[in-house]
Order: sequence, then C-alpha cells, then structure tokens
Amino acid sequence: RPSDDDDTSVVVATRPKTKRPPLYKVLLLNDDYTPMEFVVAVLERFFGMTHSQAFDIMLTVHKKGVAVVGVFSHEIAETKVAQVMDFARRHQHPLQCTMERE
Ligand code: NFA
Repeated sequence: RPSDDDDTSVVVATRPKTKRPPLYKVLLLNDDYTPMEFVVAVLERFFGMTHSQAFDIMLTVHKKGVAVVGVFSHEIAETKVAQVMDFARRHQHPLQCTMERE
C-alpha cells in the first residue's frame, strides 16, 4: 500500500530498565581539636545512632582518620553534610563532614 509505514522487519529485544539512583557515603573526618563528646552528639543527633554506636564510630574516626557514618541518596547526603558542617561551625569546632559516590 502507498502509505504503509509500519516496519515489522526489525525486532529488538528490550529489558525493563530500572536503574537505581546512585548512593552516597557520608564521611566524618578526624581532627585534633573537636571534642570527642561533640562528635558523639553529632552522630546521635544527625545520624540516629545510640550513644554506644556513636561512641564506637567516633573512636573509629579518631583512630583511623575517617569513617563512613551513613549511606544515603544524593539529596539526603547533602542535607546531612550541611547540617553537620553548620552545627560544627556554630560551635566553632573544625569538624569536617563530606560525601562521596559509593
Ligand atoms: N581527635 C579528636 C580529639 O582527640 C576527636 C575527634 C574524633 C574529632 C572524631 C573528630 C572526629 N579530641
């Protein structure tokens, strides 16, 4: 037929594409000045840790220099980093918090 534009000659396999969004690790960095109890309070307040969990992670950061404190979507990770950095700055502690793609 003159206007037959249905091309049935090529069949391509498809698969359902459900690409999950990337996750981001939130990292806490050691320094020589931020009080240990302040770091514990940060981990309790912003990362929902118990005092015992927070104390363990704080010690890991203190001894190893850095630790992952949580894994989140990009937006949540950005918010956590901003909250920690703002809280540290307001208390005049040099505590650093960053994020990196997992
Ligand atoms: N190193 C800090 C101190 O000895 C404690 C600390 C732990 C700081 C974890 C930052 C992160 N007071």
